[in-house]
Amino acid sequence: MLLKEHLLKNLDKKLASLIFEISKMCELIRRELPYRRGKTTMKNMFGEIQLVVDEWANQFIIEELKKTGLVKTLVSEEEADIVKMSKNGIFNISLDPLDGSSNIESNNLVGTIIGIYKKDFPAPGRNQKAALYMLYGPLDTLVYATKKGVHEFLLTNEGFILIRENIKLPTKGKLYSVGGLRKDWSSGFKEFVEGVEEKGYKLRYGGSFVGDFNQILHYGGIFAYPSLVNKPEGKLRLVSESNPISFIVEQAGGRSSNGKKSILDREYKSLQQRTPTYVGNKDLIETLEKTLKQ
Ligand code: P6P
Repeated sequence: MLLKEHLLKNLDKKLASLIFEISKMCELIRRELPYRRGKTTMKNMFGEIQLVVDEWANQFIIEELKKTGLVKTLVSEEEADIVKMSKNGIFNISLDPLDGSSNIESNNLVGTIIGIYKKDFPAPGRNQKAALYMLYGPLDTLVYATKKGVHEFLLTNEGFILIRENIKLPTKGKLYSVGGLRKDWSSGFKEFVEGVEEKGYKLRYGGSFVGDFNQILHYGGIFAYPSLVNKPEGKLRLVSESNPISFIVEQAGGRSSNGKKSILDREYKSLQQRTPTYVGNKDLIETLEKTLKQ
């Protein structure tokens, strides 16, 4: 089944149209990656040097979304303020244009992460109507989730074709994927990691949230970019990274947590808001929360 057919069968027309328009950007972004590998002199609001490709992808996606007329406002990891889009737009979008872009130099996984809301920002992640990511790897894939389920599509010469429908995390996970320096982990988190290693989980960490999470969605386990002793809120951005992925993992029967509760229920203080991010199998998240509480 082609993506457009799947969207129209399962979603209202406008949401289906928006996600289909987003999917059309995949091939165009993929084609540009080889030519935009350098650094700019600019810094984003997180103080990180913007790569040429971050800036380009951000502008490209914003312009393409404006053409749909469906988007009212947009919050991007690469924009300091909310971007006004189309006055008659009905959706509000969170965007990480190229998550893990520093991976491009080493030819590792990168991807685009999008959250789709009807409610105006600031809105907790629980209000998302849909969330999706496009992964630029050996294959180009798109995963989208609504409250009706999580589905994966593969980009072929005929367009995106459905390869997995109503995805659920495997009951028994296999992988753990953890960021941050071990010396900066809390004692509770260290204890949790030792526990999963004891249970035989394998370490897989590739340096892009979307790429690492995609492995957890396939093989089960946990991804964590934890609270650090020197950065209690961790590194990942609540709005542009953690909320969309948390929506997807919860629709796939897993859980998200900031160490205490679902990330989707985190109050939203600012665009720059970071959050400790734990996503994966329910049993692992529950064990983690208990361990951190001790
Ligand atoms: P580190 C990419 O910059 C990112 O925001 C996430 O995609 C990824 O999980 C994390 O940072 C990687 O951080 O500290 O391992 O380089």
